[in-house]
Amino acid sequence: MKEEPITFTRNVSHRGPDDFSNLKIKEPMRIAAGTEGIYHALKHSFKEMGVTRSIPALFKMNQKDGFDCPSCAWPDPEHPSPIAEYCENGAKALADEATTSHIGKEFFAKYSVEELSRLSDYQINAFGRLTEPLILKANSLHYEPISWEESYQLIAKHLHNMNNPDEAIFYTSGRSSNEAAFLYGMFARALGTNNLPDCSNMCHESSGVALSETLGIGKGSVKLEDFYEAEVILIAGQNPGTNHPRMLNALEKCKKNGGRIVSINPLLESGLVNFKNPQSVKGMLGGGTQLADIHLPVKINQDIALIKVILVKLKELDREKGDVFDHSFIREFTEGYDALMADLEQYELSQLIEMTGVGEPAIDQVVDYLANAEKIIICWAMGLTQHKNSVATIKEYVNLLLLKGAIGKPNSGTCPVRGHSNVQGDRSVGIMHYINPALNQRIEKHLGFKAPEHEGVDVVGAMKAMHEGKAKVFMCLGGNFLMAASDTDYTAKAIQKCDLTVQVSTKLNRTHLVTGKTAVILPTLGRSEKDIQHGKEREVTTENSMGRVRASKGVLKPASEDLKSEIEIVSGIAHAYFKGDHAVNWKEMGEDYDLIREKIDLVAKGFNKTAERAKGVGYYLPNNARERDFKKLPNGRAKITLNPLPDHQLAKDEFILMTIRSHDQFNTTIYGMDDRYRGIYNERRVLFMNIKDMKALHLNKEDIVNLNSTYDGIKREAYNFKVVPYDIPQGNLAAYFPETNPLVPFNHFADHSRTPISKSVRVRISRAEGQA
Ligand SMILES: Nc1nc2c(c(=O)[nH]1)N[C@H]1C(S)=C(S)[C@@H](COP(=O)(O)OP(=O)(O)OC[C@H]3O[C@@H](n4cnc5c(=O)[nH]c(N)nc54)[C@H](O)[C@@H]3O)O[C@H]1N2
Ligand SMILES: Nc1nc2c(c(=O)[nH]1)N[C@H]1C(S)=C(S)[C@@H](COP(=O)(O)OP(=O)(O)OC[C@H]3O[C@@H](n4cnc5c(=O)[nH]c(N)nc54)[C@H](O)[C@@H]3O)O[C@H]1N2
Ligand code: SF4
Ligand SMILES: [Mo]
Repeated sequence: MKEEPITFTRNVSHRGPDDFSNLKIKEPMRIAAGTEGIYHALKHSFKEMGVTRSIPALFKMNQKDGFDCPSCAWPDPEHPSPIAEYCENGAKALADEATTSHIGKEFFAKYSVEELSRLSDYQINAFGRLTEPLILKANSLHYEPISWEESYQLIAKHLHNMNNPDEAIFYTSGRSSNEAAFLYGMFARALGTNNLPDCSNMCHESSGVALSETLGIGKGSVKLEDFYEAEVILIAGQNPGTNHPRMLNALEKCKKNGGRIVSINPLLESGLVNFKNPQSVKGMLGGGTQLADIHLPVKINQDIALIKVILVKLKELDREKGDVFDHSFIREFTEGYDALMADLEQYELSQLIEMTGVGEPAIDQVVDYLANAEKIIICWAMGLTQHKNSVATIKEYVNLLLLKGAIGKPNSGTCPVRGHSNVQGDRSVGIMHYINPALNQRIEKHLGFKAPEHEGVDVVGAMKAMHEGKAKVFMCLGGNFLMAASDTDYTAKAIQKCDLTVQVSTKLNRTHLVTGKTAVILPTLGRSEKDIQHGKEREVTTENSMGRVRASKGVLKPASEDLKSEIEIVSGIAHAYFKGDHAVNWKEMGEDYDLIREKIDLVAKGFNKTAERAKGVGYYLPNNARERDFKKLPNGRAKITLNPLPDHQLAKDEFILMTIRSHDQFNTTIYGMDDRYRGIYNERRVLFMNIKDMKALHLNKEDIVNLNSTYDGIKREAYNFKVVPYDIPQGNLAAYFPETNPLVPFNHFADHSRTPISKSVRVRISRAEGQA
């Protein structure tokens, strides 16, 4: 890529090192969790936080009077097990947050940002919790302490100095509470901008768009308990054993009740093969439960072709039997059926099957399950959402549910499995860059100010605005924007063009090192920590992947006395900016969270008596798809849609790369160097490749290669990956994110949702220099 000069003297590394540790490759594991899962969880907890902190905290995680697990958004059962309602990865996330390693001014006086930026993401995270507010002054190489009040005043000054409010951008990662996110989103609007990009833009935005357009709600329709008696559950483009481990408990229940589980994924992910439930003695001692009845190894991004094959075959059966589709549901609640039936006539079945890469007998088995079932759930995650045609792909899966009438009845429906623990709640309370006129009206009525009426930037828009020098202040409520966003080098330059970058964070990450001219770190309390004011413990609320809002109260002593809650921080900045002269009393809200909940009830749709109803197991937000109420859609009907096949114009030497998570990471936070379930130890720079493709390129196991992607004539590169032969479709590759993000072009994203194409990047492979 052509280098642009940067207006900047700090010589920080955008990417970190690309050297190797000591790779060991074993056979992929076939059994997930069980005693080994517990062993790994506790080993990590005890090492990071000691036994005395670990045990009480683990007992309170996901419990009614405790705190919501800070890791993924999988829901808690209505009747949690009193002993252990968490998984290995929840325990790891807790240990990472509640670690007893801390860093403050001495650390930053010793190490410059340049030195720190040469370390790996794993090393950077391992230093521990941030303990005091810090500032990196223009042209300085070291962070130094700043008082809270000074930092608020500095931010307020920069915000006042802007030419217009859209020169500020407010990013949110999905770990913030509803209360913090609400205050933050409303502050941006009070300032005059809708520049509210969030991690959803890189995550489930495609699901939101596809579901809103077809079912009238951008969220899933199932509840946890629906899993238990579903007849068929499809799990497409999701790796629950690693990313949503307690989902396996729900799948196990379904399985025990005779349900069928189908995995649709280029990889045979471990949790779905065999699962030993660590929450049950029988599960730990016995041979485990085989979860997936069948695995369809679909080629990357060929889900539309696969679902079309299934639909064509179901249509044929329906013609014979008359009741394979739910015709009364289709008549009463949907539109677009005839058009879809006509469209399905045009495909040559054998061609479609070839595109999928899946054998026809396996597809026929799944068709048989679906033809004979009425209660069907479809679960998905990033394997469907991060392609150019993601919205169409998800709509095609929705077609299947609509034809089967499997929406809005027990044990059936859509289940986009959300990532961050409160990413769904953040959206519900107003973190979004687009305009919702009804929300704006409620803001005016109940908060007393007028929200701006022009759309703000999403993540891709934020990168571009900063890169073009149109943004001056970039603030992040959590997250690690540099490493999470696509096109790392482009994003780094974008961030460096800002005058001021502000990170509200728990742990050090690379976005603290590659910064605007002046940078501020505001350290905050984690979910597991006590939030005490005037001797009173305060609680926040979150919303899980299935739309249930619950209270969350930390139990641990905070990492430092100088931490503030995210809510206090946002209120502090807003108060410094408005100096008490605004319709909203920001200061008061930062002190009394009940005042925020009262406003959330009035302003955010569906929230009602939250302070009271969020206690215990919490309450469900309204969900029209669950009620078969499609009034909000243009013709008052759910939409069956026509979705074209993907068109990948690959050159002969190009592959499709998916950038995936290892078992030892939470997004950009690297907990460890292993990916146990896939048999990878001590190394992250690996490239999973089909043995036939390796042979064609004369590559041997552990040969070192570089990857490059060329879009619009611009070549991007990522260096040094060791080739690992793996059971992956020919022509497909997999490697870990964020090491591969430099390959993902900033200007290629999903149609309609603008989610970067992190799961289908066209790449070429070349041998690294010095390799024979
Ligand atoms: N431990 C842990 N838990 C997490 C996270 C974490 O990093 N670590 N991250 C959290 C977040 S924010 C999110 S969004 C979720 C992510 O959860 P996942 O979506 O499960 O995460 P990925 O590793 O991105 O996995 C994508 C899966 O999709 C498959 N896949 C890729 N392309 C295709 C395709 O074209 N079709 C099909 N059918 N499958 C495909 C991949 O093989 C892989 O199994 O997890 C959340 N939970
Ligand atoms: N290539 C590629 N890129 C991807 C993806 C992919 O699959 N492939 N996945 C995308 C997805 S799904 C997502 S969601 C994004 C994730 O993007 P982000 O949400 O931006 O990234 P995280 O790694 O989750 O953020 C980790 C940081 O959050 C901070 N943090 C942790 N807990 C708290 C807290 O309680 N409060 C505050 N204020 N800060 C906290 C810590 O400082 C930590 O370093 O990445 C996206 N990027
Ligand atoms: S499944 Fe997700 S929310 Fe539940 S304990 Fe595990 S990481 Fe936490
Ligand atoms: Mo995500």
